[in-house]
Amino acid sequence: MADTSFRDWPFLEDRHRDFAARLDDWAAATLPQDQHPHSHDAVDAACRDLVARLGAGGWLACAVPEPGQPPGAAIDVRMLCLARETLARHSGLADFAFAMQGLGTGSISLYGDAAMRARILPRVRAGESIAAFALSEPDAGSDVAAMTTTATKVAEGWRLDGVKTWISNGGIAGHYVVFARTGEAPGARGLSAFVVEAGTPGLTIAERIAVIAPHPLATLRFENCVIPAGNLLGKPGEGFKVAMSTLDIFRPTVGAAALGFARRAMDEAVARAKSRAMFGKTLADLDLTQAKLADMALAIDTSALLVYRAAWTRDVRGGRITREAAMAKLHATESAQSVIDAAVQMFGGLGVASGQKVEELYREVRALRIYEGASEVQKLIIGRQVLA
Ligand code: COS
Repeated sequence: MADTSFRDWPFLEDRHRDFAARLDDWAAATLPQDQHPHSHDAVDAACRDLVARLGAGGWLACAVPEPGQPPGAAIDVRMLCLARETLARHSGLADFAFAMQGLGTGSISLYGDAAMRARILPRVRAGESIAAFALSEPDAGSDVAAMTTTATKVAEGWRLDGVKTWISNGGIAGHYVVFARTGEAPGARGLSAFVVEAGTPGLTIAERIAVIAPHPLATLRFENCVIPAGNLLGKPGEGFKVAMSTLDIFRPTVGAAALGFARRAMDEAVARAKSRAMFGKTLADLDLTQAKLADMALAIDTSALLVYRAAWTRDVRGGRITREAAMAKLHATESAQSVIDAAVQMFGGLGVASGQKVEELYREVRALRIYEGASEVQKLIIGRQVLA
């Protein structure tokens, strides 16, 4: 059983502790075990099923506020982090399904008008519709301000043209939050955010992308894709702010997911160390193993402190948490990779055998150091904040 002593830390309140314990029980009882879909169709079906289960269980409510609540007010980042950490410990795909319902509606919760919130949020919250966030482009990933997808004002609303790639839930989402250049100013100040519903003429799935830890992922093409004027989120030219303030909320949760993977790897490593006979004792009796487990435990606790510090700061103090979010994501994802690598090592040859949990974790954690701002971007953000 994973260490849950962090739940007593002062960053959390009793409702968070109760939530984490209940979700843990639900995940153990409800999530499909040993689910390893590979084909695009099987991955899509597994993801739809997980979103429906999470919705029916009421768990998406903490990621997707009710439309009537004031913009942004209802996103409890500590709850989001606990949800991701808990789900990731059980299933990488369940964590993914949960997280994307939040990331794909975060900008709508924060900047959508009442009509847009009422149209999109309830179905995503219930797990009846899938959400996606379309920011990256073939030549604009870390450098968001370099994006070339355009949105042009036309009589019916806005016309979108361009390509978005690495879009999670691409192909199965009911709507996409899309960022495009509207040209009010050069660079970051000339972008805007829009909601594009699936099935809008001019939006096509150009390509499905297969990755080492299978998730629904695609390249989207917008060609003369016309959307109503009311699908703009915030004001024209505010798109960069919409994207960054959404990522401020979700970046600590990426750290939380990494933490969940690391905790699971720790559990697997401890069980292995205690049971594996070696040199007339167990692996756990060797000093080298104990030193490695100490490094892993330290990495896990420092990650948890940074993740829940960022979440607490946002929930309790409010305002921007750019620095705290970047530190939490950077440290938790980088150190989870080391923790999982150490766990794989303790399993020896078995550690890289298909079907082993640590092998799966090794593949699952890798993308977290890249998506929602690569580690290098987080360092850039922290460095700038220190200098400011
Ligand atoms: N919240 C609100 N506003 C923000 C903000 C935030 N977190 N971060 C920046 N802004 C504002 C700035 O205040 C600035 O406004 P003014 O022009 O009014 O001063 C504006 O946005 C531009 O900011 P900045 O100058 O920092 O822009 P850069 O283009 O230099 O940004 C980084 C650089 C690398 C920090 C940014 O592009 C980034 O985070 N990239 C990674 C993107 C990412 O996560 N991609 C993965 C896709 S999602 S899977």
